[in-house]
Amino acid sequence: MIVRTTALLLPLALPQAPELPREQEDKTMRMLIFLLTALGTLVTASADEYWITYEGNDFPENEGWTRHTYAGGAERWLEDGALVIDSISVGDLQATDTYQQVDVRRPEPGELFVAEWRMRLDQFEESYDALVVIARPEPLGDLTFAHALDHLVVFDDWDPIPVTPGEWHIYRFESEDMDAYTLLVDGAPAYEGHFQTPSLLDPLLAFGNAARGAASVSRWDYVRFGIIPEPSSVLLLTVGFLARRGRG
Ligand SMILES: [Ca+2]
Repeated sequence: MIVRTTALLLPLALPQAPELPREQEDKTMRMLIFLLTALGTLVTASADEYWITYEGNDFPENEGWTRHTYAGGAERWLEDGALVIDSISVGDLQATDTYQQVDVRRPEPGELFVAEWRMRLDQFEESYDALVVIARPEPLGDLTFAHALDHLVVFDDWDPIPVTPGEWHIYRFESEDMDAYTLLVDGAPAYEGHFQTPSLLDPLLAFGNAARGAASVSRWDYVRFGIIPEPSSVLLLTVGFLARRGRG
């Protein structure tokens, strides 16, 4: 996070400014360093406080996620840095195998709640099985992204969002207020919606093969979520600073 934000700021915030008198230049540089430091601290505090990742290097329950299974769970293994969840091989459509975190919070103004997962669905039986569920804090609301081979749907819309089957895709959920949200697929906005209410779910983010009566083979390269500064607010701060600097 820190690296990314700083990388965004530096090219904008460090233009050549040789015409400033020496003393003023020093003052400007001190201000700039102060601003970058302050911003860096802010970003660090926010991001470090709340940025949860699963990278597929170990089973999720060994990395702070809670595993829930039904009917014995799925067969699963780690392969090329990804978790493979195979609920087809167990031969019981009732079997489920999911992983969850409960630390889902609301972003403050100027922040963005982001959840991103890179996954590939290899097989699919009966109905939607590979899911990502996000449930927000009070007022309770939830939403479910459900993957099929060539599309995904959002419960309870059912309007298919197409994807190329058999390939890895990056799904990214973004919300400023935990009400309206945008879903991006491979970086392109693909769907806009709102959390479903009422909900019986307490705050959580869960992924895995979750449906009883359906089965699938899903691969999860990573699942990451948390709160980040809105790119636009970081940009505005920088532009504002440069404008003041230009006038000074
Ligand atoms: Ca991975």
